[in-house]
This record gives sequence, structure tokens and C-alpha cells, in this order.
Amino acid sequence: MTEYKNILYEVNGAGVAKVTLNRPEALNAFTGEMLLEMAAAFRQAKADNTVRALIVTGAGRGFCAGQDLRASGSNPDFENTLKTYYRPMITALAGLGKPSIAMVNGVAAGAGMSLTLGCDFRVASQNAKFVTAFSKIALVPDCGMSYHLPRLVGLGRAQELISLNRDLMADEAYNWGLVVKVAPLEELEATTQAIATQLAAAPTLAFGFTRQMLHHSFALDLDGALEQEEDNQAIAGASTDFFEGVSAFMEKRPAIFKGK
Ligand code: LHQ
Repeated sequence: MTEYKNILYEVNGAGVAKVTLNRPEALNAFTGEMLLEMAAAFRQAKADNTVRALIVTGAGRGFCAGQDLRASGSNPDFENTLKTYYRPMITALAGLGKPSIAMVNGVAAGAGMSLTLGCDFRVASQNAKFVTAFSKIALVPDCGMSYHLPRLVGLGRAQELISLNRDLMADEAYNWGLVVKVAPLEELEATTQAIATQLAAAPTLAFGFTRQMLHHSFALDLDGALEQEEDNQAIAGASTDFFEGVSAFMEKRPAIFKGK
């Protein structure tokens, strides 16, 4: 296990890295040091070829309460805070090139909710809830929420959640498609690990390109999307995993993908 001060980082034998926010006494609220450690952990997972999927979760009863309001001070420079501490975490997660899952074990509020949205998938415990939190303290959404939330749930629902700041419980989040699975708290880890293990055995290279393509698609017209498909299919079609996938199909056996 790599040593960080505010988070735990471990990799299991199935190629799944797990990053645990580890300030349970403050509902894992973010400090600058913690955010820089998160960015470093995401870069570490990207650089490690044995890692093919990543789980992010929180220690204790919550996932993350967002910015540590006690550490913010009375005259904070939020622009600098966001640029220096939050942006590196979110861009490192977006550039991971491997599937990421937020294992939401309790409340995810403010930038803590934003972090779950920056992951590719969310798996939640039955008691988990999402709270945008920003409007309650007269702030605008940050840490990528203004980008990810309308893309994931649509403009109307994003506007409602951000403006009214109501709790979005796990079951409703599932019905909205924001969460892929809801499990009893005691089964959350096993449920999430099963999905992560499946993703870690998938063709990682194609996954990375697919993620990028889907995100870019919102800014493209049809011609642009077709061009993006052609460019990336040329790369995917030259990968070791493509040849393995076709061979496995012909030989009527399960494919063993190497992620390249
Ligand atoms: C906390 C926090 C917290 C410190 C609970 N800080 N202690 C980044 C920087 C630049 C610009 C601004 O934006 C950002 C990003 C952001 O994330 S801004 C949004 C910041 N987060 C919030 O406003 C959420 C504040 N917290 C809450 O609304 C509630 O605590 C939630 C809904 C998270 C949980 O409610 P409960 O389950 O009822 O727990 P609680 O309220 O009793 O909290 C438990 C403890 O955790 C409590 O401490 P205490 O000593 O009384 O037991 C809270 O004070 C502490 N805590 N959030 N963000």
C-alpha cells in the first residue's frame, strides 16, 4: 500500500486500485493537501500498467462532505483554491484512461458529489445520498459539477438539484441513471469490486477512447462524431485486444484482454 497522509491507496491482484478518502472525523471533507494527494493517486493509477480499473470511496459513514469549511478561513481565495487544488484532481481523473467507479458509502456533498460525477460509474449503498450543497452557502457549483451533472441527468434535473439543494437518495439516483447499482451497505464493497473486476478484465485501451469520444460528442456535429469514430477505430482495430477478441470469437472461447 502506498503511503499518503489523507487517503489510502491500494491495488489488488485483479488489477483494481482503490482510493479511500480518509478523514472520517470530518466526513472526509477536502483539504488542499488531500486534494493534491488524490491527484497524485490518480496519476499513480494511470502510470501503473497492472491497474485496469479504479474505485474511489470514503472511510467511515460518509463519502465526502466537499470542501472542509473549517479549513477555508474567513477571506478565502476560491479562484486560486480551485485552480491549485481541485482542478488537478478532476483533470487527473478525467485523463485516467481506465474505468473509474465511485463507491458511494454515505453522503456525497458539494465537491464530494462532484467527484462522484467525475467517475465513469457510481455504485451506492441504500443509505447514500447526493447533496449539491453549493446554493445553501451562496456558491456556484464547482469541481466539474456544472459540466458533469447536466450531461448525466439533463438540464432540468441539474437545475433543480443545484437550485433547491434537496437530497437525492440512492434509489432515485438509480432511477435517474446516475447510479448503476444500489446495494445494502454491508454488500456495497463486494458489489462494487465485482463490477470493477469485470471492468479490469475488459479492453482498457478501447474503454479509454470510448470515454473520451462520448464526452467530446456533446461538442460535435454528426460529421465530427463520425470522424472521431473513424480515427479511434483505426487505433482500436490495430490493438492486441482486438485480435484477441476476434480469435476468441472464432475459437468459441472467452477473450483474455490485456488492456492494450
Ligand atoms: C464538516 C463539513 C464540511 C467541515 C460536515 N467541512 N466539516 C471548494 C473550494 C472553493 C470554493 C468553494 O467550493 C468548494 C467546493 C465545495 O465543496 S463547497 C461545499 C462545501 N460543503 C458543504 O457545504 C456541505 C456542508 N455539510 C453539510 O451540509 C452536512 O454536514 C452533510 C449534508 C454533508 C451531512 O449532514 P449530516 O449527515 O447531518 O452530518 P452533520 O452535518 O452532523 O456533520 C457531521 C460532522 O461533520 C459535523 O461536525 P461535528 O463536530 O458537529 O460532529 C460537521 O460540522 C462536519 N462537517 N461537512 N464541509
